[in-house]
Amino acid sequence: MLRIDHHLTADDLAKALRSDAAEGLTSSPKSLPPKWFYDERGSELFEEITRLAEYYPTRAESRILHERAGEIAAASGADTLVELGAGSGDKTRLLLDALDGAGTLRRFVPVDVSGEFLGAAAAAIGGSYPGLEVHAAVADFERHLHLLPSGGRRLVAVLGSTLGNQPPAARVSFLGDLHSGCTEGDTLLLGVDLVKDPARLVAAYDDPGGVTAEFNRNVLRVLDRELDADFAPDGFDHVAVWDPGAEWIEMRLRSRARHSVRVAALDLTVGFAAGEEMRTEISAKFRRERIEAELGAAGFALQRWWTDSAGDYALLLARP
Ligand code: AVJ
Repeated sequence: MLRIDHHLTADDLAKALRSDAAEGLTSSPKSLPPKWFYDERGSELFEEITRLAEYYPTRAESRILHERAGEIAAASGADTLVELGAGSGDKTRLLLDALDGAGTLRRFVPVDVSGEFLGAAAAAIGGSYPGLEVHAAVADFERHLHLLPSGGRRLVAVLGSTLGNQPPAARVSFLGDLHSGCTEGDTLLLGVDLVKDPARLVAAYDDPGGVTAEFNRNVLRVLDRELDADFAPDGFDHVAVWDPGAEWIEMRLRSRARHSVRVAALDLTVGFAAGEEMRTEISAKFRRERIEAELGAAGFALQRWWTDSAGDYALLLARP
């Protein structure tokens, strides 16, 4: 049983990229939203990042999930796993196996902006869990949360520290939208990276092999291809800095020289000063009190909190 709802077309995505680029490249300081990193090459580079010695979050989250999947299944009593930013990987299977083992699993709802990726993921999961109802949704979970399948008892998973890509106000509004779509009996499973020694944080976002630098520059390649721009990615240095006030890592691209870039699809010419920095991502790091307060502001009550043994990363359950 496989069904795919389309709330987002390739054309919607193209329009969103144009408007994000137009806004970000004409702002001061310039910025680009991190969601445009992930074309095929960007997704491969991110996979490579998750295997770097310096990049601990993916491994830490996996370890906690391995240890706690049974408890998560039991605490949620869920018949439906909703995975936002989904989900053919090991983490998905761990959760599905745990819910299956608890005897409650009926339905899997993977949600992603990429229809191609979702179709493959949904089919792969459907093939390994006979009898599982797979109801996928091609959607932008910043805009389409109210359109996701409801009913049953849902475990809504937002893993991979994805929440940290948004600044505080946007996080609370995202969590609030999520809360509006929840009914009693639903459970939120959230993975968040924790505040730690800044040197380790910076190393995780500025590896010596330069994989993260390539990932960062990849957004310029996306603009070159999709918006007929002429960014020279090698004309920009990768920058990763810890902002101790905001408690987030900020990635930037720093123009090596004064130059201008033409973005033909926007009929826009953008000037860069030598040394000018453009923000491409924030990755917020949390303390328990902070995420608990943000969840609370959105209507969720923190129910369970687990970290890996090093205390690097947290997985939590919250109730609407
Ligand atoms: C996929 C958003 C969780 O913020 O750590 C990895 C992306 N950026 N290295 C993160 C990322 C640079 C990652 N998230």
